[in-house]
Amino acid sequence: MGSTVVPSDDFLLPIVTLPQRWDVFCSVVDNYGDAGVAWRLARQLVAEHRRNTRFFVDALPVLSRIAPDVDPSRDRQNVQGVDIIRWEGADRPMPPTTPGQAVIEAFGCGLPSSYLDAMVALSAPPAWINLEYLSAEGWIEGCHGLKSHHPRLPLRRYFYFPGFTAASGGLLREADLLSRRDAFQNDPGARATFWRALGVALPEGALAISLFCYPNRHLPALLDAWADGDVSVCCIVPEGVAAGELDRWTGGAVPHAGQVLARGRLSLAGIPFVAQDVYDRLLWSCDLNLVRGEDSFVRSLWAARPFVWQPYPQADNAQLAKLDAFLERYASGVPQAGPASFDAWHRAWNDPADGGSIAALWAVLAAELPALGAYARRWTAELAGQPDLTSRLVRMVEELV
Ligand code: TRH
Repeated sequence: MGSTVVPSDDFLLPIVTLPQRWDVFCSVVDNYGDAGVAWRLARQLVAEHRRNTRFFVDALPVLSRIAPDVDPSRDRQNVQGVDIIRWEGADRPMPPTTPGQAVIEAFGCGLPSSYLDAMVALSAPPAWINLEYLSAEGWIEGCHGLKSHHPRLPLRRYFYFPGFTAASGGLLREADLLSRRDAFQNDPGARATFWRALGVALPEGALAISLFCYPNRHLPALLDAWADGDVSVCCIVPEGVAAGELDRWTGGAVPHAGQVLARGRLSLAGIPFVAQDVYDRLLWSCDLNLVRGEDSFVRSLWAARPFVWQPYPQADNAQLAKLDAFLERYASGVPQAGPASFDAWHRAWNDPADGGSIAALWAVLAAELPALGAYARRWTAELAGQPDLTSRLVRMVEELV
């Protein structure tokens, strides 16, 4: 990360402008999404915006699963230009440090009191942003960019809501993501090489389906439908995903990485839990992606392939409102109506009760995959017309500091 030397008016003394420093804080609640989103943001700040970025994260073993270059035993390390620092969370002491000009608190993780005091001590307070969870709900537009005053300290915190519209905070998308995707998807050899590298031998003519879901009561019925169906299916499962259901369905024979379990028209292919960038290529390669949470969901949108989303389950099934909001948004936005199976499938897959309709719906969805793919390409192309999240965030910070 070099500094920029700007010639002064008299050309005698160079004025050195140091690159702006950003601090990104992340506390992992569970799973991979918190670290996944914050790490993606930190990488993009360095690679595309030349921000000097420190990434404070409290769960290095989680980060290292999606970013294998990260050594979970080290307290501090530089990976892909990001200065990664282990921290213990907001309520634990932290060594003294001078805060950056921008402070990103991912998902309201909180900041240590000593760090807040150091923010107050700066001559100009940093731009302090709380990066919220993604939602397609309309109310987020009214809250995006709002500020709140700290109850005790002379600090303001701004709320940043990722979303699908111009009035929201947008979605994470690297500048070269779609060109890399297109190059990969237009190169038949690349897909074959990718499957070989993953150790997956796709049966001739089989649909490739990636599986990443939360515990889901409908999964056994779906596996039955695939095994008994007319279409041959190869379901690719990263290690550890849906372990409980798969264990019961296979009678304790869940395929590990490199193993295959065949039943009827279904082969279940185990793969390792791969790095984030490899996971992108998996999504680009499949005919259908079952995704979840936040980051894999967004990546499946950018893959422009048919997908089925399972939002993060919340108390009182609050995730269903999020699902409805997204389905409504997905149905609008491009002139041609999307295939009818899309909504029905999402509702069945996310039904908190035993619906029993998954098997019947699978036949409809399978027949509509080409139409779903065409719709996904149009919808994603439209979405890609908006600036990405990191660029919007950088612009917001520029206005604040
Ligand atoms: O892991 P998640 O369930 O994370 C969730 C959500 O973020 C949810 O909104 C949040 O409230 C909760 O965490 C705490 O699902 P998500 O968001 O899709 O994140 C998964 C990450 O893991 C994503 O960055 C992709 C990555 N991944 C890999 O790198 N390799 C893999 O093999 C797989 C399956 C995923």
